[in-house]
Amino acid sequence: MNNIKRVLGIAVTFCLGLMLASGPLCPQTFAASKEAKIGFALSMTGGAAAYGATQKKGAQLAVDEINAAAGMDGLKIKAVFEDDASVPQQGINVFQKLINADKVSMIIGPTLSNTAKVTDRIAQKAGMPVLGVSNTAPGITEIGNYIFRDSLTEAVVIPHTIKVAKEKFGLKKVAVFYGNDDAFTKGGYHAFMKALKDNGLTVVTEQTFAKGDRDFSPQLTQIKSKKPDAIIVSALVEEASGIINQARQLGIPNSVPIIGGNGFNSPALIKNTGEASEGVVIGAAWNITSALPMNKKFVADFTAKYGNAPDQFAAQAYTGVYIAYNAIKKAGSTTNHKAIRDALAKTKDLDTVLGKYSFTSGRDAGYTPIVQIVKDGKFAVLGE
Ligand code: 1QQ
Repeated sequence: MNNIKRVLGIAVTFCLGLMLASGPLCPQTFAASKEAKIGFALSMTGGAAAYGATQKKGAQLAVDEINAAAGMDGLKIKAVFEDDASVPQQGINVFQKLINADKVSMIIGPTLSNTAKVTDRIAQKAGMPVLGVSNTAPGITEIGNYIFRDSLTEAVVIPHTIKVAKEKFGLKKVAVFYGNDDAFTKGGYHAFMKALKDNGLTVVTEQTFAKGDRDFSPQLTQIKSKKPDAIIVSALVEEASGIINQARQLGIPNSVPIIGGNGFNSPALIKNTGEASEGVVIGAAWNITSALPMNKKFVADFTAKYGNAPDQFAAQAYTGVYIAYNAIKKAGSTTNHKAIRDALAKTKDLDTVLGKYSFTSGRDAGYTPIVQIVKDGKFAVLGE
């Protein structure tokens, strides 16, 4: 009996030593804690709720799949969902709760770049890994080495969007309309301006709006008078919907494409605008028709579970959970945030619904963008 105890004691000591030295090598690592708490800061209310609702569904599907596959002995996920209410201050409250009270393994979110700009600084200071699944503005991952994202930046997506749109529609002169009080809409504006210049397009007018605006007719009247070949819009879904509807009401026809960035990637845009959004062009990170077998299964399972098809935000959130789980497992610890950070950085060729997934050296997403067009009330592929 004593011998058995001694052997067990040596094994545990050896195991603890290995955990400290190189966690992943120790098979007993998760014996004490077989549950990784992942905190989610998502916009369930406020202006970005259309994105947050579908992100939560995508994340929940991944959590359910992982927990079912883990069986009795495998590492499971305990999801802690919080609402950041689409505003930075609530994002701060949520991050503080997840870091200090819930003591999560890592955080997924927040939904908006405008919130991430402040919350991610708190996480970086606390040494808490963060994986953004929808932040596309510049300057997010630059906050520090604990900040990652699986969402393609506007800086990557927009040049491709403008190039494809110019070819398809023979664009020469365009109008630009953007929100000048949000990190994402401002970042998108700068990315569009650079891409327009690089593609030799003329900007006939620049117009701005602010978050919460409802009447866009003064700016759209200006735009209409300049007879642009297309209207470039950097907006979140609420304002984008108003702009599209009012542009058509003012007599700007669907043959003048409205071209948007990631803010347009929600089915809520099509629901809010109906016919008015036919022909709208959108730069994106994912399209539902992707033929990857994993994607087909995801689309089918999501639709079966929720009764509606997933969108890009659901796909990126679903992928984010798998990236996080893979890293926590590789780290061999649910509490060693440095080890989880290091494992995240090493994510390599992970099979996901977005394709084979690796982070860039700057902890950003590294896969290929696509360009979509709204056709018969759906996001179709305009160009790869
Ligand atoms: C951002 C975005 C939004 C449009 C989606 C949540 O991309 O804030 O960065």
